[in-house]
Amino acid sequence: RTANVISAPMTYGQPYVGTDCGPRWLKEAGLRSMLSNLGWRVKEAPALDFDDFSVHKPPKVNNSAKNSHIVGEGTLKLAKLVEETIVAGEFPLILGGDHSIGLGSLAAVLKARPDVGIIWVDAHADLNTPNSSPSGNMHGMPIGLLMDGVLTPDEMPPGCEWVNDYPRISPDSIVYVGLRDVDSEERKLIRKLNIKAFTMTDIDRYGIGRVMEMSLGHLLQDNPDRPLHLSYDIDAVDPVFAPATGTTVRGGLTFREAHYVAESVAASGNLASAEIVELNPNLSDGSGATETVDLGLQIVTSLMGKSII
Ligand code: DIR
Ligand code: MN
Ligand code: MN
Ligand code: MN
Repeated sequence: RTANVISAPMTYGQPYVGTDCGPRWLKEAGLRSMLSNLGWRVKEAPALDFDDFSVHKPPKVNNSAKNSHIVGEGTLKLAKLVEETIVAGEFPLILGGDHSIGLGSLAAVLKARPDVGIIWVDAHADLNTPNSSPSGNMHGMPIGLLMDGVLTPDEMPPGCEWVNDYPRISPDSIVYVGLRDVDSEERKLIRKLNIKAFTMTDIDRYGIGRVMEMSLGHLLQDNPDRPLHLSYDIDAVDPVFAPATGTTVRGGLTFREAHYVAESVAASGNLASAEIVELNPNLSDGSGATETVDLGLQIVTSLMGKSII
C-alpha cells in the first residue's frame, strides 16, 4: 500500500491566512514516520501552488463566490493530481487548506471511482451555492456546486466551469456527521434531497457508535465493497479540543468521538481516499495551535489504520 500525501494549502475559500500552514504543520508533527510505522509506503507530491497560474487572470469581483477564479483553477490542479494518484493505484491523502479544496478532491474521486460513497465530517453542510451563501466563502460550497440537481451548468461560478465536465454527487451517496451550524437554504436542500445527515443531536441521542454504524450502513448497504472518501473538517471537533480553525462552533465532537469517527471508517476496510482540512495554526495562541495539529495528526493516524491494540 502506497499513500500519496497531497498538500493543498488553499486559503482563498475563506477569509483567514494561516489555513495554508496546515499541511506543513502536519508534516512537521511527524506525518511521514507515522504512516511508515503503520506499514504504508509514503510518497509526497510537491505542494500544490495556488498562487502561480500559467494563465493568470486579474481577480474578478464576484461577491457571490469570492475568489472563484483562483479556487476554480487551484481545485482543478488538485483534481488532476488526485485522479493521477488513484490511477496509479495509490491512496490519496489530501492535506488542506480550506474546505473549498473538496471541490477538486470530490470531482476527482467521483470521476475515478463512479460508485464512491462520501462521508463528510463537519460542523457545516458546505452545501451552499453562490446564490444561497450568506458569506460568499467558497469553503461553504464544495458539495453545493457538485450535488446533482442543485446548480445548472451556467450557474457554475467563473473559473469553476471545468466542474461541468465531472460527474455529480448523487444525494444518496453522501452522509454528514457532526452538523450543528446549517444555513437555511442548506437545511431545505438536505430535506428536499433526503440527504442522510447525522447532526450533533443525533450523536447525543444514539451515541457515536450507532451513528457511525448507521452512516456506514447507509453507504454500504447495496455494495459492501464500495470505496469510500472521507472528508474531515477539523471544525467538526469541539473547539475545546480543536480551537485553531476559522469557523469554530461550540458543542462539537469530543476528543474520543473525533477519533472514533476515523477509527470506524478505517475499520470498514472501504476507505479509498481521505482529506483533512481547515487547520489554521494562526488562529489560536498558546498551546491551542499545537493541540489542534496534534489532534489532526492523530485523526489521520486513526483513519490510516491505527487501532489501539
Ligand atoms: C457557512 C460557514 N455555512 C458559509 N461554512 C463553513 O459560509 O457558507 N464551512 N465554515 O466549513
Ligand atoms: Mn467544511
Ligand atoms: Mn466546517
Ligand atoms: Mn470551513
